[in-house]
Amino acid sequence: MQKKTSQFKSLLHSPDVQFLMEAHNGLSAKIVEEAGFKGIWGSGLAISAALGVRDNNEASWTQVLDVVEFMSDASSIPIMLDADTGYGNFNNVRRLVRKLEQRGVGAVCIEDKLFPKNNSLLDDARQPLEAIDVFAGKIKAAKDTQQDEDFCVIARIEAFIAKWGLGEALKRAEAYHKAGADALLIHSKLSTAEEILAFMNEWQDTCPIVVVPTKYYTTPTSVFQEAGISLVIWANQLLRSSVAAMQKTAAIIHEQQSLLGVEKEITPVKEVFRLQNTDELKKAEERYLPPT
Ligand code: SPV
Ligand code: MG
Repeated sequence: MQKKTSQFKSLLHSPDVQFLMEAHNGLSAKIVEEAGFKGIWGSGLAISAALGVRDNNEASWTQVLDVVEFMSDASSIPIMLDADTGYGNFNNVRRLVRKLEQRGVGAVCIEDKLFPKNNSLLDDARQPLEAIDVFAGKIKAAKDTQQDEDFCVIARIEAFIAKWGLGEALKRAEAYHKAGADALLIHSKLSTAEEILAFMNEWQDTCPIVVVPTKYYTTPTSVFQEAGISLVIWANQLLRSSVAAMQKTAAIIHEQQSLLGVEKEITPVKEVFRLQNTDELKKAEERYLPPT
């Protein structure tokens, strides 16, 4: 099996548009892989929400690292971790990259905002941007630190989110590409792909482009392919579907004071055991424990 870093790099450079699906713990990472996806988006929003905190760096970077380690152990496809701003300056980014490589994470994405960040989809949130040269330094530090040549560093441009416009987005794209980014993530929260397509129209196609169509979800995938986008991230749909399922189950059990109304609707315990790879332990017991 190819290294996760190499798997990710191939995805990024595939001629066809490719996809990452969000996961936020070991179980969801495994579900993403079983669904047939070739890569995982370790979403900061989904990981923090699953931990019961806000997407404002309330979970510490080592707490995120622990979650992503479980995700990595539970899957054999690469994870691209959403590492927000890199949790500090260039030096924090260097340590982060070392730890991600040690834990089998295929790629990291850092965004050009200030720590602690606000989620990009929040209405009316402050979205101050990092100075271009400071952020370019973080990208350079990440690239200089990686030991595995296939480890990818993705620079995320928040110029549209901060309402600084296309000119600023292109200026930042150029600077981050020059600093050594393996790909650029250009984010937008409009309900159409207008900003993204305007960016693609001007971008000289010097490195792969990644997008997150959470808000412009009605855009057909063929539009992304035709625009030359390399990677599309489905950023939070597993977290959101699990929230709806849990709320429904909890309400029914609370209302009916019984399990009768849900048992047939929910995943059998047997399926949970399968996802945990329980059979493997049974076989290992036969091999390593004395016979009973
Ligand atoms: C995430 O999934 O955490 C992201 C994408 O960073 S967004 O929520 O749109 O900022
Ligand atoms: Mg995020």
